[in-house]
Amino acid sequence: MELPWFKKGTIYQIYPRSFNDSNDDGIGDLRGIIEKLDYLQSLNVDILWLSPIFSSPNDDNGYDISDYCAIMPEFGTMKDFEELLQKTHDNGMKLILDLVANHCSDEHIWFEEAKKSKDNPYRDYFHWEKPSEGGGPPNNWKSFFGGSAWEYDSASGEYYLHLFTRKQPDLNWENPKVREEIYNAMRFWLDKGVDGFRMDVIPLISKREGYPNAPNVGFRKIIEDVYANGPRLHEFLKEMNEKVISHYDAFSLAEGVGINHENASLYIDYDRKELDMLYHFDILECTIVNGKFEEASSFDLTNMKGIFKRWRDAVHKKGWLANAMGNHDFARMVSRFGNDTEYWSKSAKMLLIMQATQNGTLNIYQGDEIGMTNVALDSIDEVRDVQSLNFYKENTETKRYSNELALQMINKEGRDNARTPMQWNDEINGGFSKAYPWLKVNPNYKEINIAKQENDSDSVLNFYRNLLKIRKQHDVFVYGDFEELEFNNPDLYIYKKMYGTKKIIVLLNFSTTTHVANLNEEVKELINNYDDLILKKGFIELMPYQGVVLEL
Ligand code: TEU
Ligand code: CA
Repeated sequence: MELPWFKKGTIYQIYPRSFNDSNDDGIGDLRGIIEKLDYLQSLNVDILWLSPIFSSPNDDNGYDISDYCAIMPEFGTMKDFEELLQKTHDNGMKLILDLVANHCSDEHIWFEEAKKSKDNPYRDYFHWEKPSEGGGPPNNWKSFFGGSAWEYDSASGEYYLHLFTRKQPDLNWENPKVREEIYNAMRFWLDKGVDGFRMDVIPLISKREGYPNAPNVGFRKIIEDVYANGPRLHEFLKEMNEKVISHYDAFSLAEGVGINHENASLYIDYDRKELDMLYHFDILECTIVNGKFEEASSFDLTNMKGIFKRWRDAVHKKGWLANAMGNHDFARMVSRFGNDTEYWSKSAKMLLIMQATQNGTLNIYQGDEIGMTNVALDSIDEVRDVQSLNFYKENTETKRYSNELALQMINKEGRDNARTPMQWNDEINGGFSKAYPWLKVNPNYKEINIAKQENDSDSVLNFYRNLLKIRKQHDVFVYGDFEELEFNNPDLYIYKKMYGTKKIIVLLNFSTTTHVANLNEEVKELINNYDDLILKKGFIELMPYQGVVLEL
């Protein structure tokens, strides 16, 4: 079977608002991305994914779209976009856009019409329900961002559904007109030449009939069993593939909220012709027990190994995963899974070794290539993310948490951690903008920035470049079968991979102490985040956060 081009590729996610500001208004923009295309190409990434760039009132930074076929004026014009697309292709890269099809903005003309009256032709584009018998919302569903998922509309006496903020009303996919609208928007961009879509919360588009109450279980379980994986979901995905995607040389990447390793193949099994790949939340949420800001546990390597293994086994040869360790919705990967103090550089590199040697399309989030870390926001006034702001309001007003504790929780897990502007150099605002940016720059930009790492052959940045290049030359990194060693060791992650006649062993030390591991074979060094490789008779010594890939 011929392997599609996107499998071996590396996706680089750009969060346009925070990438590069070309006109010094404090907000990243499309021309800012164009200015950095050479940089992007130099990373050896293949596919750029842009978080939403469409018209939006920005209640949720573009994930609330008011016009699917127009560019957000703050980001630029359609001409800028066309130039960006053309130049991305000229540089040998692909470009995918973020399709937010589960909901739109309450400022979209569809919703503005729908609100006008119960018999408006757009009414049925959304989910409207009468109050429950005793008054109040029709059921107990909670929004992802706090509070009820239903908002009362006093003009009509009905509630509308919003699984995210009240400014993000859910679209009614039961209505064939809604589906056609979305398909048309997709065609609009595909006809311009975009290479595919990352599909925001796509598992949520089909709602359960009668909107049954959610049982009294953790939020994750509610997402899986009540919000996601609805009765007509796979019918819709098939239709979308058949009517749109299959007519283009384009691919689809599902955001896997609510997908688990048991139902994943329903989405990505080749024979089902639905989606090309997905990234799941189990790794991204592996330090989160129930929901964000709730009983966060600390990082546990054995748990993470188990997740990788379960998913590998579940989708093996029947579908394809993208693997993401961070994105704009989570705290920074080096702060969560590595060590952002003494072993910052070593652990940032080691995490990439792990990520790049898992099967699947590698998915890198902007800033991780220089090891950007979490930020400490000093007061709630500095917080921009709507999820964090809602959390703060809800929990400090009820006095469940003190202001200090709530801010501490936001600093640990909040989404702004990953959204601080890119740190290009040590000039004002990290070279992102001459104006004070929409979200403050991480004060560590003088230490951690691209210009500094460009000139350092031992930098995280140059390590990424090199590893991404080597990965392209060795199919075993991407497609190999696994044999795991020392599975129960809480500090070491060791696995062999085999593909055809090629064999590698990956050894990663997730701790601040030196460890030894058995190693009897003849080896050749491929990747090492230390200068030295300490091989002794029958074993290898692994320094703190050392990661190596050896050819066997
Ligand atoms: O995220 C979906 C999603 O499930 C997130 O809400 C996630 O659970 C949360 O951020 C983790 O705490 C997507 C987008 O990536 C996110 O930025 C949007 O806010 C959301 O959809 C709504 O469009
Ligand atoms: Ca700008």
